[in-house]
Amino acid sequence: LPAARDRLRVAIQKSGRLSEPARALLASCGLSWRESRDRLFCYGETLPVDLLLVRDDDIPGLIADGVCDLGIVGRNVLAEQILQRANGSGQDKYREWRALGFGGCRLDIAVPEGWSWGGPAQLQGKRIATSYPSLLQAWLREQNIGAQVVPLSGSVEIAPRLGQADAICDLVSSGATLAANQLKPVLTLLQSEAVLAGPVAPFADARAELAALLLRRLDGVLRLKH
Ligand code: PRT
Ligand code: ZN
Repeated sequence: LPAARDRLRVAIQKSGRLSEPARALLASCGLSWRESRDRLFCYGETLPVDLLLVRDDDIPGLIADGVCDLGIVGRNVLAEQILQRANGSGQDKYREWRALGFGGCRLDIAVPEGWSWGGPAQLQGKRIATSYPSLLQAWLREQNIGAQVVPLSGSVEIAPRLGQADAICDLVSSGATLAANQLKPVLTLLQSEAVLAGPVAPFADARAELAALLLRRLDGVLRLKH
C-alpha cells in the first residue's frame, strides 16, 4: 500500500495559457503558497495543498502514477491520454472532476479553403495531421471513415501546405491561425476547456477531506462566476 499522505498535491501548467488562470482560480479558493527556488514546487501555506509546476502533457500521467493527486489541464489533453492509456480496458485511473470555465477552445477538423465541403465522408482515403491521434482515430472509427492519421507534435496547421496531409485536426479558438494558413473549420470533435482532473478511486487518507474542502470552495467560486 502507498504511504498515507496528509498534503494534497495539485499539478498545474508551469508556463502557458492555463498557468495564470489556474493559479488565480486556486488563489480565489483561499490558497496561498511559498515558491521553491527552482520554481517547480509551491508549498501551500494557508492549507496543506501544494502545487507542482509542469508541462501540461505530463499532468494526466502524474495523476495516473500517483505522483500528483489532482491536476488542472485542458480536456483535450486529458481525453487524448485517457484513450491512449485505456486501450479499451475500461480501467481508467483518472477522470474529469470539474469543468473550470477558462481555456475554452474546440478540437476541429479543418480543410483547405478551396474544398467545397460535403460532409465527413469526404475525408475517406485522406491524410489528416494532428497532435490528437487517439481522439481523431476514435472519431474516424465511430464515423466509419477510412482515413490516414498523421501524428505531429506541433505546427499542424502548415502540414497541408507542406504536402504532409490533406486536412488537419487541431485546436481552434479565434480561428485566426486557420485563416492565416488558408484552412477552414468544418467539424468539431470536442468542445474543450480547462478541467480539474483527479483519480477515479477516492482517497483513503487525510487527502479525502482536503479534496472535499477544495471542491466545496471551488464550486462556490465557480457558481459566483456564472
Ligand atoms: O509547455 P506546455 O506543453 O505546458 O504548453 P503547450 O504549448 O502544450 O500548451 P498551451 O499553453 O499552448 O495550451 C494549453 C491548453 O490551452 C491547451 O491544451 C488547450 O486546452 C487550451 N487552449 C485554448 C489552446 C487554445 N485555446 C489555442 N488556441 N491551446 C492551443 N491553442 C492554439 C491553436 O492550436 C492554434 O494553433 O493556439 C493557436 C491559435 O489559435 P487561434 O484559433 O486563436 O488562432
Ligand atoms: Zn503541452
